Amino acid sequence: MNHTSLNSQYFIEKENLYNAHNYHPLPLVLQKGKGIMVWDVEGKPYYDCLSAYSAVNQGHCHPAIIDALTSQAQNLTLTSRAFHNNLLAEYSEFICNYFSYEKVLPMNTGVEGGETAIKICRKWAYEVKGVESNKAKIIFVENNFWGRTIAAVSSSTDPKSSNNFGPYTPGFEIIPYDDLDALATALKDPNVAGFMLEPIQGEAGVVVPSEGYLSKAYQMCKEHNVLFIADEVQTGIGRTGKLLACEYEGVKPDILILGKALGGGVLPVSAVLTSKSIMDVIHPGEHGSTFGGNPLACAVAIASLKVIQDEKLTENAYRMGELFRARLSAIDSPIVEKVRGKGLLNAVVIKPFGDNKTAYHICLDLLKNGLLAKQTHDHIIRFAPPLIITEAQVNECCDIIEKTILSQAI
Ligand code: IF1
Repeated sequence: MNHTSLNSQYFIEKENLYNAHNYHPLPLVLQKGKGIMVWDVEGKPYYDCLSAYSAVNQGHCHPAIIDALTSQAQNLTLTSRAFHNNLLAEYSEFICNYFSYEKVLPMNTGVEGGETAIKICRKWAYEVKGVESNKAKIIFVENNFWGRTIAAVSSSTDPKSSNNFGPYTPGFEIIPYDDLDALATALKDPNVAGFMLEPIQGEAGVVVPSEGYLSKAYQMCKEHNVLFIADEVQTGIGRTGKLLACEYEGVKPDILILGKALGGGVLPVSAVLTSKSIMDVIHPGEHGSTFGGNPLACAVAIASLKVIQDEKLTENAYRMGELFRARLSAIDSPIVEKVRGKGLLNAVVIKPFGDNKTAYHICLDLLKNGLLAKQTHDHIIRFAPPLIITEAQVNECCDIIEKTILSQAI
């Protein structure tokens, strides 16, 4: 069947028929992506200001990443870890040097990275810190999001993520984000093994903590022999204008979780990085996955990280982010409550307007005007274009955003 002649409705109806209804996508069907642009099945172009939730930092179908994918795919794609392969050693050295860590445990999705970090932290608590067996506690923060597994939703404060998926994983404590007093109280428990958080909360609506929060929280963890675990799945790899968002406060996490853009927008690749002394609590047969560290993912991840470095995308994200926020902040509209973010991870907080209009309605109008963005919760629109975006493209995107917001019937 010649799919190019079929329209969006055809694909949407068939997807609804056969696919789980676990999403409510915007009403468009994409068939092509290149750089910061994507095209729907009717051939209409859109600026992609979501980047698959920061998994496409390098832009859609980046030639160097596609080359790495296609050339490795002709040689060897998957061996399992029952055998060595000639890419894993090179990749492990490359990523450890790239982020200045001694050890890496390669996984696939971001949530597997979170699960891996929690397992390492708990085992470290029992075998190094000396916490009583099965008593280890990990502190999370309200409005976190690190995936959809039972452990991830067990640490969630969002009923939509956790309702009716119990019983929940024990040993998790949840405190308010950006609240050092709450952390100090939680750290009094000698069974606390780790503190896991996003340096900027993505799904919560690009919530940037107060200046000094991360560095003070890290210091408090050090004082209590608690591991500081940074979930940089969304904020990492240049997204916030630094290679890692923790760098804004000079924090080097004890355990670092990466995902999304590590796979260059072509494969699920995640990684947990830490010191030798912490990683060595994991022994053969205690953790892993069929695809973790596969040669195809190694080749793609090396290429993905090289693109960030070679094309100076972190620096570009910093500069273009400044311009993006300046333009968004200059929109003279009573429905814009706040603009916030760092680098090219930004959000506009929208005041309720019209007859129960929400951020979703603005996203529908943005779509009509040729720009893709996604609301988070009812009143926040996240804007996260690929880090390759140029100044001219930032202005083109902001022209569309400004026109769309100003056209809202208030
Ligand atoms: C969906 C949200 C974003 C993440 C952080 C770990 C993971 C994610 C900080 C897990 C994943 C994705 C999941 C995806 C949509 C998207 C998302 F809206 F769900 F919350 F980005 F904010 N840590 N976030 O943001 O990584 O296992 O998905 O590879 O589930 O709809 P994953």
